[in-house]
Amino acid sequence: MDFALSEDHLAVQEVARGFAEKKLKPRAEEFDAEAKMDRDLIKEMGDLGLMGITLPEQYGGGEMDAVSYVLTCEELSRGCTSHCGIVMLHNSLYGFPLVKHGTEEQKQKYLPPICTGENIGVFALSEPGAGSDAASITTTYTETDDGYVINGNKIFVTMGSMCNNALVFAIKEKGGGPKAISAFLIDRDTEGFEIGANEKKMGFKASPTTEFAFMDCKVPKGALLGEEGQGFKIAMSTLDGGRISVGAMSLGIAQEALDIAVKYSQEREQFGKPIAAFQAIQFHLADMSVQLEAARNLVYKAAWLKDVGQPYSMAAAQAKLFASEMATSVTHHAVQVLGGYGYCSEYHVERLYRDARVTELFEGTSEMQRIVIARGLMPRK
Ligand code: COS
Repeated sequence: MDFALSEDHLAVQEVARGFAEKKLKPRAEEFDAEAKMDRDLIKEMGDLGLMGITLPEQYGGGEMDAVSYVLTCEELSRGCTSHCGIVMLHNSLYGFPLVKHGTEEQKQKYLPPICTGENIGVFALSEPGAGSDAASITTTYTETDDGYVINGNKIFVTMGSMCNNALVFAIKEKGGGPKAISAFLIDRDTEGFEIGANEKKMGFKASPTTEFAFMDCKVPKGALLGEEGQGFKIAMSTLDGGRISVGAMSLGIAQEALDIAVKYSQEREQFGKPIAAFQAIQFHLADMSVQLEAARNLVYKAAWLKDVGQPYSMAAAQAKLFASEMATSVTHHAVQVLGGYGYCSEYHVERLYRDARVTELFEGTSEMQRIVIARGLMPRK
C-alpha cells in the first residue's frame, strides 16, 4: 500500500493551491457578502486547466484522474467554496454524463466551452416535490415529430442563473417511475425556458441557486442525452462521482478551519499564556485533525476506486457522508476555539461553518447517503 501522491498529483495540487491562495482566499469574504462570483476567475480556472481537469483532452480537458480532481476541489474550497462548486459542476454533474452518454455532436458542441470556462453548464434534477425521491419528478416531456416538449419546474439548480446550458431530467408520464425518466441538454436561450429567482441561503452564497421553469419548451431530437428512459440511471451514476467531490470540498473547508484555529490558538493569550497551551483547546484541535484525516482517507480511497475501475457508489456515499458531517463538526470546533471572534466574519471560520452545512445537503442528503450505504451492505437479490 502506498499513500504517497504522484508527481502529477503534487503538481496539480500546487496549481490549485496557488490559485486559491492568491485569487480566492483574499476575496472570499467579498464573494460571500455580495453573493457574487467573478466570471473572470472562472475563465482563469479554465486557463489553468481546472474547469475540465477530468474531461477528455480532445475536447479541451486535462484528462486527469479522480485523485487529481479531488486534490483540486480540496484546495479550491479552502479559498472559496462557490468557485470550487463550478469546477465540480463542470467535471462531475455536467461534464461526466456528457462524456459518458453524449453523441459526438453533443460532446463537440458542449464540452470545449465548459473546459475553458467560457460557458457554464448545470444539472437540473430536483423539483419542489422531488428532492431525495428523485424518481418522483413531475417535469414532463412529450415526443413530437421533430423533438420533445418539456413542461415543469426545477429548483436548487447550482449556478442556475449564470448557466448557458442545462442538463434537465424529465419524465414521460407523471408517476411513471425511474424507467420513464430521460435526460435533455437544453440551451439557455431556448423559447419556453425561463430562469427564475435565486435562493437566499445560509452559506455557499456566491454560487447562485436558482429556479427553472419550462413552459412548452420545444427542444430538437438531438437534445436527448443517452437513450430514452435512461435518465434516472444517468442521474444516479453522475451523482456517485459528484459525491466524491463534495467529500473533497468538505476536506478543504475543514482544513482551512483547522489551520485558522491552530494559528489563532498560538497567538491568542488568556490567563497569561497562549490558549494553545491549555488542554481544553488542544483537545479540540486534536479531535478536529483526527476527524479530518479519517475523512481524507475515505475521500481519496473513493477517488482511487474510481480511477482503478472498481465499483465506487458505496465508497462515494461513505466518503461524502463522513466528510460532510466532519466539516460541520470541525468548523463548529473552530468557532469554539476562536470564541467570540469565531462568531465574527473577520476570522473566516463563521463563513466556513455556514458553507460546511451545504455539503450535508446537496448531491444527496446525509440520510440518502446512509440509504445508499445500507443498500450496499444488503444488495438486492
Ligand atoms: N448508478 C446507476 N444506476 C442506479 C444507481 C446508481 N448509483 N442507483 C440506482 N440505479 C438504478 C437501479 O439499478 C434501478 O435500475 P433497475 O431497475 O434497472 O435495476 C433504478 O436505478 C432505480 O433504482 P432504485 O429502485 O434503487 O431507485 P429509488 O427510487 O429507490 O432511489 C435512491 C434510490 C434513494 C438511492 C435515489 O433516489 C437517490 O440517490 N436519491 C437522492 C437524490 C439526490 O441525490 N438528490 C440531490 C439532487 S442533486 S442537488
